[in-house]
Amino acid sequence: MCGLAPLASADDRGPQFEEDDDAGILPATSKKVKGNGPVLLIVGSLEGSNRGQGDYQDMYEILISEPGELRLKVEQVSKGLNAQLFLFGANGRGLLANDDSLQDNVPSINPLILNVSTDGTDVSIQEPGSYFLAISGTPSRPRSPEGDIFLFNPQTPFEVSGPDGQGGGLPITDWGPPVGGTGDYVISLSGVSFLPPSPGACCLPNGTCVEVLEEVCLDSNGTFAGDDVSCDGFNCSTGACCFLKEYCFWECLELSEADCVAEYAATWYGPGTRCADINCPDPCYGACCVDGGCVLTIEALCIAEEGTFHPYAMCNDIECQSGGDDCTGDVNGDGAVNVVDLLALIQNWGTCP
Ligand SMILES: [Ca+2]
Ligand SMILES: [Ca+2]
Ligand SMILES: [Ca+2]
Repeated sequence: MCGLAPLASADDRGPQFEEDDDAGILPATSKKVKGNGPVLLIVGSLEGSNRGQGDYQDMYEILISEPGELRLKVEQVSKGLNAQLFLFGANGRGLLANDDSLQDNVPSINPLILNVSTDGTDVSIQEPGSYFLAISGTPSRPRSPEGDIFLFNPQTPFEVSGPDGQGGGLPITDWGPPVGGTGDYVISLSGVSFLPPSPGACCLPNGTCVEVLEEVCLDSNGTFAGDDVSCDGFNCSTGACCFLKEYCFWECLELSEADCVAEYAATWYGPGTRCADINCPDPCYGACCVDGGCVLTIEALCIAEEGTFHPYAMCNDIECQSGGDDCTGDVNGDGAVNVVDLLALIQNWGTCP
């Protein structure tokens, strides 16, 4: 998080959840706040259009463990973000929302939600369980097919609203307008715990699938497919495969190990691994001395042809030796005998293992 001053005291930070990759905007794509024990902070950001498809609302699934203690408060935002908080039930229906608040009788643009509405809608959170918490910058607010879920009365700017908008009877399906303010945020929470982790499909190194907790899977050197993913229909026989498709161009496909190794310069990352989690090698090219000539290529191809590779060098920059290695004293094989060869010799001085 850049742009935010540290909180008043490190002791106040407690167990915190970080957004990492972007949280979605609806219950189905929300980020599950999983872990152990109470969750005291959620740290994330609304990055606007920086992530390609737009990041103007973040939704989290949380476990309200002590409804009577519920307190959801935006503690910090980066300059220019006028945040709003929205709480939804497990069914996606709106419960509580706040834009601006009174904190110690001082007006603040940062929202604060306790477990009751203050606009006469008589909503109160009584049941422990799974809920959805969303944050957006003004003016973007949640909608259902029938319209806005919450109605904010301009006469009561600090209201904690119940779902009194035209669309308040239906679950959230959309945000209107789709775009709002952006920036980093820190939300503090009371009465909220992490959702407990649940088992999911785990591909073991031998290619079998077992449904276990993520930490059990990782302890077994497995690849975890995600909480609640079933082994039924999950394919552990394929995995991410990086191979050289054409000159300086790597491709990742999910293939069986046999299909992978049949490709050129391929690396197979193991059962159940996914291309989304893999970075294929840097398509670095350089001069390759092979059979006394020079070609511009990548290291894997050069080595495959038993050539000598010079990363990032152009053929004009180097001189390849005809017949390969008949240059006595050229320790590093760059086609010249010079101080670099001497340094290599000194560095390796002594008894060979
Ligand atoms: Ca985000
Ligand atoms: Ca606000
Ligand atoms: Ca209202």
